[in-house]
Amino acid sequence: MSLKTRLTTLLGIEHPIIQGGMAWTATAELAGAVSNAGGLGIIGAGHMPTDLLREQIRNTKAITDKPFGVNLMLLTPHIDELVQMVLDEYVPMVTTGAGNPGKYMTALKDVGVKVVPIVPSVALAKRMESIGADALIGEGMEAGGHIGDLTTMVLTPQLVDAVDVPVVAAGGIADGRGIAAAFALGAEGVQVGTRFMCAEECTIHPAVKEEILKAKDRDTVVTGRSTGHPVRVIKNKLARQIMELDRDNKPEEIEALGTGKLALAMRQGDVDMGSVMAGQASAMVDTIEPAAAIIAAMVAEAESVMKSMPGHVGS
Ligand code: TUI
Repeated sequence: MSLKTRLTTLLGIEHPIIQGGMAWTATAELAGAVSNAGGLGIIGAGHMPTDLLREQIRNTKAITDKPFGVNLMLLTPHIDELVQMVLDEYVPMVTTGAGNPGKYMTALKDVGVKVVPIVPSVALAKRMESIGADALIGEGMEAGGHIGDLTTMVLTPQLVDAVDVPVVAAGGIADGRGIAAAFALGAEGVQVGTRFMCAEECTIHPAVKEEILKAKDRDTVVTGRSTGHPVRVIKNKLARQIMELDRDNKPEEIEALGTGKLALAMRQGDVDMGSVMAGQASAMVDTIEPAAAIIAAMVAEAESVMKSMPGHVGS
């Protein structure tokens, strides 16, 4: 039994697990630990100043010799500068989120950076493949943070049918059963965010980890639909205020209220008035453990589940 796929070959990794590139959350410590454990660690650039991201890249290289990546959040105002810096430093791969990375594709590919866009729809997936994406991450609305409309269960097989490059399933995957399910849908890898927030190496405030450990099935909500950028968070005082502004259709007030709130939660631990972006899988996370233990447990469970599937052909 092996979980080796075209994705593990493409990225030079042991296990088909990509860590979500979570802003203010996925720092060099987490990315390095995930890569050392045989997954693909990702630094979440978010709105990070260029010099800080450069430092994070260098810190990751000091922690691991293995492949890692950077998630570029395309809504950030200085995205051009961040891309240029990524071209200057050697970064093996990037994932992109919250937009269309078409403008940067040629420059990144020309210097050998593998580009894996996160897509919420089949149309964008096809466009990304046609301009050279090496693989695609289909992110369902179970995920935390900025999301599309479709679920992982329906998005994944449609992407697999629509493109030839490897598809990675994301959104709602926090254990080995999720990996097995994603593989059954034709995915060749998974992206895992929320469970890695509770990795020991994740440097977010302990109060946020506690919120995830406490969360039950219906404790996340989607806020900010009226702004055109819906965001899944763990329900708290801020989320309730934003939901009220959504009902009154006041997107400008939501943008103003939301500014700086992700850092307030993740770095300062304000879990009442901060934006606690996390996925529906929060309810499935119940331990804080090293990233290597998370990966080992997920892989072992996936292999065991896949072996017990009727008609499985072991490899
Ligand atoms: O990017 C994410 N998750 C994020 S980004 C983020 S920071 C933020 N904060 C407030 C508002 C908006 C962003 C927090 N979480 N995940 C990947 C992802 N990308 N999910 C959905 C998309 C996406 C959406 C639309 C990708 C492309 C896209 O294309 C639209 C177009 O231009 O065609």
